This record gives sequence, C-alpha cells and structure tokens, in this order.
Amino acid sequence: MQVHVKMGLVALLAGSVAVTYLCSFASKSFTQFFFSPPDQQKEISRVPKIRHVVLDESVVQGKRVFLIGDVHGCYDEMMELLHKADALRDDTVVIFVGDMVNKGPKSWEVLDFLRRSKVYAVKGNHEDHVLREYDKSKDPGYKLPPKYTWVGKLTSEEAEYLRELPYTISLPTYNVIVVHAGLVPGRPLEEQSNYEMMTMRNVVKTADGFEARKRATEGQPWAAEWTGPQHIVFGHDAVRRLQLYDHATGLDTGCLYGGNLTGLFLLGKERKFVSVKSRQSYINAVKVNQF
Ligand SMILES: [Mn+2]
Repeated sequence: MQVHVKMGLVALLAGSVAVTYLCSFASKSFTQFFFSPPDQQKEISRVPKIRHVVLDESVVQGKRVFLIGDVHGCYDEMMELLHKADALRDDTVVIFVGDMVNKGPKSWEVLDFLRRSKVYAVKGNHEDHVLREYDKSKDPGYKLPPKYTWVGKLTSEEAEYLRELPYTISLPTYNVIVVHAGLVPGRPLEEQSNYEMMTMRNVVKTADGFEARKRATEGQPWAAEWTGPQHIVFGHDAVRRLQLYDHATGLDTGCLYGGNLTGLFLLGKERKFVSVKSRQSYINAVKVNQF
C-alpha cells in the first residue's frame, strides 16, 4: 500500500514536471517563431557595425594574400608560421579565419599582436564567446568561469577590437570570401545568419534549399555543397582537418590539439599551403561536434 502511494506521488510529480516543461517549451517556441528574427534564437554578442567587409583592389593590388587557420591562443605557432611564410612584410595581406583566441595558452598575446599589426580577421564563435563573457563581467556580481579569467583583464579598446571584427571578408580580386564557420549555399551574403556564419558545420537539404546545422551529425559538410561562384576559405572544423573542395578550403588543422597551424597563399587558381607543427597538444582530443 505504502509502495503504491509512493509510486503514485512519483508519477504525479513526473507528470507535473513534464507538463511544466512542455508548456515552457511551447511558449518559448511560439515567442521565437512569431517575434524573433532568426539570429535572436541563438545568443550572440552585439553585431559589428560592418558585418561584411570588402578588401578591394586598392588593398590587395601588387600584394600577396596569406590566410591563417584557427590559432586559439597558440601564439608561438602563429609567430613561427608568420615567419616561415615570410608574411610580416608590407607586400603581404594577412587574414585570420576566426577563433584566434580561447582554449589555448596565450590568447591575450595573440589579441595584442592582432591589434598592433596591420592584419585582418573575421569573427569566430570564440571571439563572440569572449565578448559575451566580457559583457557579463561588467556586472559586479558576475564571476567569470576559470577558462575565461583572461577576459577579465581586457581593456575596453581590446573588447571593441573584437566586437568590430566582421563576419566575412570578401576579396573580389581573388573571387574569395573568408568566413569562420561557413555559408549556406544558395543564400546571398546579406541573408546569411550571423550565428550560423560563426557556428555551422553541415547543411541539410530542404524543399527550398539548405538549412545550416551546427553539429556534424546530420546532413553534409556545407563546403561539399557549395558550388561557388566564390571560393570560400574557412576554419572552425578541426575534426575534419584540411578540407579541399573545388570552391572551398577549410584551414583548421587542429593546432590546439597537437596538429598543425596552416596558412594559405592565394596565387591565382593555385592553393599554396604553409604549415607549422603544434608544439604540444594543449587539449587532449577533439571532441566530436565541439562548439
Ligand atoms: Mn570555431
């Protein structure tokens, strides 16, 4: 009898939890569906004034362009790569594909280098994470998680530099677009979601085109479905390492995980890579679908 009463109570409790959950889920979905533009469904930091930067002929004329994969605070490897490629010259335009900071050992040093040098970069999901933590840390009651302690020391100028990183950099001279994570095929640049440009890995086919997926468990790599006309250079996907498609090149070769840091020179239709070995595995393994 006692057992039955207990079971009844448990069932009642479980039922009420489920109903509460379903109600909150339904109302959230309803609100999101009717009142939020797509980007606000996923939390991101305040968007930069210019989302899409164009580096035209006046910037790249007579210069080499060198694109660098996800650095993640691997300052020593970054400097080694820049020297190996002889890229710190006035005749070389250097562009980073995002996720320059976080997770690795020397995020601040990388950020300081970026700000002091005449290099370009797009915003990755980790720059966005840093900004969200920075904004939260302005509340005196907020305690930064241990892995974001370095964010507490950022000046407002340093945060502002990260804030204004664009989501894409286009190089019409080379017919190239640089983005951190990816672009949804068949969708104009202006209609790409800020969140997805920093986080997507795959796309799934729908009746009217493609939808982005953050996780690689569903659909295809977006780059496999990208048919141009521009060539997209991106990072973010350390699990897949170097990705070579006709119209897309993925440069995240997992420096943070003991792989390589890879750079790419744009030379007409050819792709010339320069890479350096990671000095150590700063994190033991790439978690599949890591965010
Ligand atoms: Mn990333």
